[in-house]
Amino acid sequence: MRIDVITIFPELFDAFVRTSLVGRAAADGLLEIAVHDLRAHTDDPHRSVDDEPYGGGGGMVMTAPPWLAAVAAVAAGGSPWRILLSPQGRTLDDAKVRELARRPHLLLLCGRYEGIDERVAQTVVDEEISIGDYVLAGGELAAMVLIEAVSRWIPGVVGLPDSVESDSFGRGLLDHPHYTRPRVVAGLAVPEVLLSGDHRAIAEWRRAEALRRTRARRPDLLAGGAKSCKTSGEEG
Ligand code: 4GX
Repeated sequence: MRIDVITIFPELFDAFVRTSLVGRAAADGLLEIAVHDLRAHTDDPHRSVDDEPYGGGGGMVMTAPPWLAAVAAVAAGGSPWRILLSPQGRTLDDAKVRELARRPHLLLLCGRYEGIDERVAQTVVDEEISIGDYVLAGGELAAMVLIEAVSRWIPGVVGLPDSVESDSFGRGLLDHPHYTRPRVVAGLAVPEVLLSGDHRAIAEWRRAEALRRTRARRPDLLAGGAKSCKTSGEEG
């Protein structure tokens, strides 16, 4: 898979693309990430990328020409699926992440300021995506969230294929609790069943815990009857 990114802050991606899961995927040749500086596609001496909004009001708007030039240059070598990160987009979820992971080539547009001249979205964007209902200073962190989530679905990136499917949302439920050594922490012992060696009992316990937590914390994830299961306050 190839992912291109256009931003005015390419350096924000430096550590990210070299570290952990994404860094290893790149090193293993499973994922190729290229980050491009929007300002390389300006033609004025000040390399400006923003201007005052038509109609007035506060803040600045990113101008269209650098974006059109940058997208054309980056897309020249292929036909990437072009995504604009913005609060106006459809909210990213597990289904969308899996869908994007099946595409061979993504191009992520990271805007700043009040936004980008609307004609960019109208002409060189295939899809607008939001990572949630809050406002960031720029699309860069949203792009990194998308890249990390998508990377986990590229075959070979996560060591054990099973663990991707069985992770939270792989089964449409929140994850069960996890424990490791030592056996007692702050007076709290590891649940006995996990020490039993009874793999069937362990699997059943984990499934029950996942269901219990989903019902308590995210009843919206459970199909039908979720509302009637809703509890107030503490999980039971
Ligand atoms: N999920 N932001 C983008 C500037 C902007 C606005 C409109 C293009 C169009 C965000 C989010 C997010 C803040 C990133 C505004 N660029 N992005 N930025 N939530 O809040 O993705």
